[in-house]
Amino acid sequence: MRMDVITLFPEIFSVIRDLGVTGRAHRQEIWQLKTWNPRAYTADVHQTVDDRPYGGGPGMVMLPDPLKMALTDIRQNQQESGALATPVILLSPAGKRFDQGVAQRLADSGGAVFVCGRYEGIDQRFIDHYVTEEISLGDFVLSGGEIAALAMIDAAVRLLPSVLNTAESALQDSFHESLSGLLDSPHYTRPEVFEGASVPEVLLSGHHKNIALWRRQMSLRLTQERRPDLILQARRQGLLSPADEKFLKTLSDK
Ligand code: 9WO
Repeated sequence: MRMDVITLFPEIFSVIRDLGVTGRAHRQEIWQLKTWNPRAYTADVHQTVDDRPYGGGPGMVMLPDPLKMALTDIRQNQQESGALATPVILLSPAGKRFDQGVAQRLADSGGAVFVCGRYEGIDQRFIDHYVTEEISLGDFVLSGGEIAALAMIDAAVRLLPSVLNTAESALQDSFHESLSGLLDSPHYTRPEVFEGASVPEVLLSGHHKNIALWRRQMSLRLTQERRPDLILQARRQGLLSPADEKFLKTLSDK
């Protein structure tokens, strides 16, 4: 998978390129990262990438031309390396909400071009002419699109085959929608007693069937308490067994 990022702050992306599971996968050439700085596509001595907004108002707006030239270079580079032209994603609170399904779609694709805005935003004509998808991480405002792009790339890369150590850990993750769409059960490790609190007995029993049942029930309980919307969704998708339904009924009867 190839990720191209248009950003005024390429250093930010060293975090996912160099560290942790995404860093290891990058060293194994499971995925590739290329950053493109709009400043490199300016002609004036100040390397200007922004200007004042028409109509007035606070702040500055990113010029469309340096962004367009960066994208043109990306397309040329993709052609030269025999890669397909990937979708152009803008990170913005006005976008479609990011979720595990979007991460999976990204992981299943050849990658994407991420456009990271700064200042007050990007000239709308660049967005209208070149951006194919706008994606949001949620209803909050950042000082740039970079941190949202980091999150999206991290979520997609860890889904690539052979990135995680165990095939299982991906399947058992907190938000693996296609498995059950439920929240993860709690985890415990040593010591057996921490600040007077013991590890739940069943986890020390070695009885794997009971452990699996306990985890499923913890998962159902936590999801019912914190995200009842996910219970309804799992039910609609036929992901809840009769035993699950029976357990959920014991919760609502209390
Ligand atoms: C900001 C904005 C606010 C309300 C409605 C639409 C909006 N679009 C943008 C925008 O594109 N801003 C640029 C990127 C420039 C300023 C910093 N940017 C940004 C992206 N701030 N916050 C995000 C973001 C991206 C994804 N998920 C959450 C927030």
